[in-house]
Amino acid sequence: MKYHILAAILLLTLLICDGLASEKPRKHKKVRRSRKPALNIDTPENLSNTVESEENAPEAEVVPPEVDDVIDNRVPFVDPCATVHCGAGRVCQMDEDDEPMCVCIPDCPVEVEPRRKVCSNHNQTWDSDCAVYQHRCWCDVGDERCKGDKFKHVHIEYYGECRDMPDCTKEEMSDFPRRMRDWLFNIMRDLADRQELPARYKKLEQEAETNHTRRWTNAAVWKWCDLDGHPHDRAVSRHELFPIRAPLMALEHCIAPFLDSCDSDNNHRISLKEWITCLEIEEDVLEDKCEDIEEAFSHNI
Ligand SMILES: [Ca+2]
Ligand SMILES: [Ca+2]
Repeated sequence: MKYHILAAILLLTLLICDGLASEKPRKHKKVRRSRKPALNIDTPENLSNTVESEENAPEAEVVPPEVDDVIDNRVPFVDPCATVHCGAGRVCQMDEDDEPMCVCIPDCPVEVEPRRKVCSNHNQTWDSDCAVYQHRCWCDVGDERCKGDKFKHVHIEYYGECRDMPDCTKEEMSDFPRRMRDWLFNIMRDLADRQELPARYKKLEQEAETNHTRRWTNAAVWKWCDLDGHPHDRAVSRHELFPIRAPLMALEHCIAPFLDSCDSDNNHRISLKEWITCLEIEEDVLEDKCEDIEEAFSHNI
């Protein structure tokens, strides 16, 4: 009987141990299954836990407040040349008294590409526009490298090497204002299509699209206002004409005589009236048109 009881106790002990042993892995499996999805779900609770754990992390204390103080106490370096605008061919440098001053550009980049070459008003090919402006600066300041007084006013006539330009015939010249008007309108339209037309000119462009009698006038007004930039004085100087003159010269040999003819009173400035007349647009006085455009635009902002 005793043996039976002992055998029963032993069997029971074995069963209990076995049962516990087999239950352990199940508990682990349960834990793994229940934790895994929680890692992928950013519940507000999990997020707040993350923030809290990051706030408590030692990394947060790596940057002590003293470091910020050191940065704040440093004298900030402001480049005095940052606000100085030097003309073409000049760069800003500090003089002996640590004052910013414009000097002739010391070195122009060495250009090997023919398309970087420019043709000057003396019909001479230069390596780059930089070289032209640098030389003009030398003559302006009396540098010994200046090759003569005539270079005091040297400027770029057109891009590319100098070439023989065919003469603009009478017939070509008489047709040129029409072609120029057409070109101006198409440029304005292209800029509008590409969302590159400044907002203050959009109304002009839209009116030109819908009202054909305004097409040429509005395109002409837009370009004239656009060219009258520096100085903004209701007149387009020779310098301000550069953005249309130089790039077009290689393509349109009549552009130079055409633009020269626009300055009818020969004061080296093209007024809006002269511009409109030159483009053969019949329109009354438009002298303050640019101001009106800018004023209307600023009121609509
Ligand atoms: Ca001007
Ligand atoms: Ca004039």
